[in-house]
Amino acid sequence: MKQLSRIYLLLLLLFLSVTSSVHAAEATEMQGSSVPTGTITITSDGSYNNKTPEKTIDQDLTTDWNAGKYNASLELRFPQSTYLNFVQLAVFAHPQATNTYTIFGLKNGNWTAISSPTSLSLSNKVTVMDPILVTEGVYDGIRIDAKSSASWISIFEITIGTQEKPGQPDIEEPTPEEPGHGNPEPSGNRAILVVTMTTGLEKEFDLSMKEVNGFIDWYEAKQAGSGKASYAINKHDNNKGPFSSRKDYMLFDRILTFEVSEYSK
Ligand SMILES: [Ca+2]
Repeated sequence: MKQLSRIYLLLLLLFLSVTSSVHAAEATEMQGSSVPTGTITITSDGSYNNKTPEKTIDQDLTTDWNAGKYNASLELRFPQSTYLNFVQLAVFAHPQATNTYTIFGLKNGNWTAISSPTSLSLSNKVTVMDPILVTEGVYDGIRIDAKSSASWISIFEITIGTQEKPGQPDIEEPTPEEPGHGNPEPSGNRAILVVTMTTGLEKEFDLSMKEVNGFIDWYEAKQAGSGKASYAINKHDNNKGPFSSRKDYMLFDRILTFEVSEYSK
């Protein structure tokens, strides 16, 4: 048993050192995150010399994949389905050329375009493009279709936007509870609310029925087409540390399903 925990500890330390070195090496001029560890790069368009596809995700802005042709595609297959809302590319062209990039997403084995074609003029210098916004969602992989007017396709780095934005401007605050001010609910009626996110993550909250009903009202209104994009759930028991309150912001379009289990105290 002791040995087993030692192995776990070693694995944990290894994991921590790998993740911290990944972050330290992150291409600093680029936004977003590196693609998940274990991502595979695939192209059927070949590579010029040693400028191979994996150089697009080695977090080194001095190494690139060069297809040796004017039209080329590069696939990234993630080790697990990954949420993303933008893709950022560091690209290059010599001689001067106008290049166009379109991002495709892989979902249930099907590729569909998730960005509009993005064009820019490039001239002999590695250029970090503005993030290319994509249809936000969870994808098994992405594909970049690139074409150039006059130069071989060259991509130095690829990062992805993986942070969900909690839609700050239109957050719906739940009605605060008023303990001791009357008691509209049957006393002690509470429920465990389990919300399953589209990522598969389950979030569990121990709430009063009033709070659960507030959440359900918001969800149903939103489903019917009105209301705010997100809903704040009070985390109550997790009010540890210097916080006067902690809330979990649920995004409507990230909720797959939820379950309410009532109980009496
Ligand atoms: Ca690189």
